[in-house]
Amino acid sequence: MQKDNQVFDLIRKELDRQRHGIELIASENFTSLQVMQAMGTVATNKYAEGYPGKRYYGGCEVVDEIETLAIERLKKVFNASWANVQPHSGAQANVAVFLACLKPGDKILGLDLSMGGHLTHGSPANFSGKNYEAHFYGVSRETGLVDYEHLEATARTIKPKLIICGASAYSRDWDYKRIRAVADEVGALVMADIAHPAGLIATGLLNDPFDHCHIVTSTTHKTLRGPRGGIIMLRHDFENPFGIKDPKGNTRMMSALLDLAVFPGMQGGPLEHVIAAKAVAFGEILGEGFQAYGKQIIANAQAMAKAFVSRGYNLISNGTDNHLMLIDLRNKNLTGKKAQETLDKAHITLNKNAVPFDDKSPFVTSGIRVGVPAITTRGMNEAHMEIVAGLIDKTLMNADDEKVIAEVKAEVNSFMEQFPLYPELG
Ligand code: DSN
Repeated sequence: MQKDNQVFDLIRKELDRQRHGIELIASENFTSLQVMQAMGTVATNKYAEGYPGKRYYGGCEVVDEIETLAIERLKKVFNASWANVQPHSGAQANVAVFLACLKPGDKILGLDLSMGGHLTHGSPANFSGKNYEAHFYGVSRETGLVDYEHLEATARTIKPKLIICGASAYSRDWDYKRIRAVADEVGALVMADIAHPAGLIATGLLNDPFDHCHIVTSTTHKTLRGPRGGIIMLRHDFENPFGIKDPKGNTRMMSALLDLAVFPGMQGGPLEHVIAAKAVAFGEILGEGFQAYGKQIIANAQAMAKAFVSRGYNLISNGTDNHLMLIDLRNKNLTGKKAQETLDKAHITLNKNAVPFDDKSPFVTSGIRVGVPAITTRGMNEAHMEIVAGLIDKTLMNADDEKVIAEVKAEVNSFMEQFPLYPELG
């Protein structure tokens, strides 16, 4: 068969882009070579609807072993008693939780998307806001921290069946215990979506949601540094308190309802090649070095935050506990859109992001989100954060000067030569 150079040339071009740029998208990372290799294997050829030992196809004995290994490793990573590794993404994991816990029209309470929340936590544009009655809590205008009093008051008024904690653009840790307390008071379940900080939770560097939240979902490709995908976990199994039963009308434990919600509830065949890569990534997390990686992420994020503050940037909540920071650019007379587009020209990649109480549309925004997991994987330390913040500042302060931007781009490309990416790929 003739090699498809058109596609492989583009993949090569993407590798070059990743190698030469500074990657600051908080939700991105660079997997190990073996995680990528596991994805590009014959496991992609196998149909395996069902679960290990209970499939609808023959020939599943090997993928059963792969999927079981992924599940067992994941349980060890988070000290969980049950896990499902089939969701194709974090959004899919959340869909499954809704299906297993709720009936259409039930009330849910999540962090407002405009305050750092996620689409799947009740946005009207998403299944979660279309099929359920979504209510929101936010962050305090003064501190930028989750407004727990507002969350509690809203929970007591609306009596949701599900409270969702977790965010896409929130730089502080969560008080899971406090959220569980009000949930118990109003009879709600709590779901923690730890897609962003999962790697920092796995290494014990942030609060552990598992003893307080009934169900935990995550992606596998952010701070967990695995392939793109989703997962669902329980530390303690329990019966659905809202009378959701299996399709035969039987009462089942939540673990069984969640399995049924993933398949056949909302997905067909699992992506066994991705599950193989998840198993590899979980093995890496359990191995040596991941704890040090987590610590370096937090050290880098704090160094980066300090470097921005010293240059007069306004950070929401004035800093960070995790891997990211949210910067309000209004005092710099820049929009998030302009900043993102300008930094792109200098090969510095991040995303525009609404800041709490933003007066601009989500397509423009007043802020940017800066994350350090990917550059930490590249080998950067605190000293490099000062350099990166300096390059960003130089670009933004000369946003209309193409000559300066071209100079920064050359600096970025030469700076990144110190941090090789996938040298094995030539
Ligand atoms: N799109 C992801 C992020 O960037 O945070 C969340 O799904």
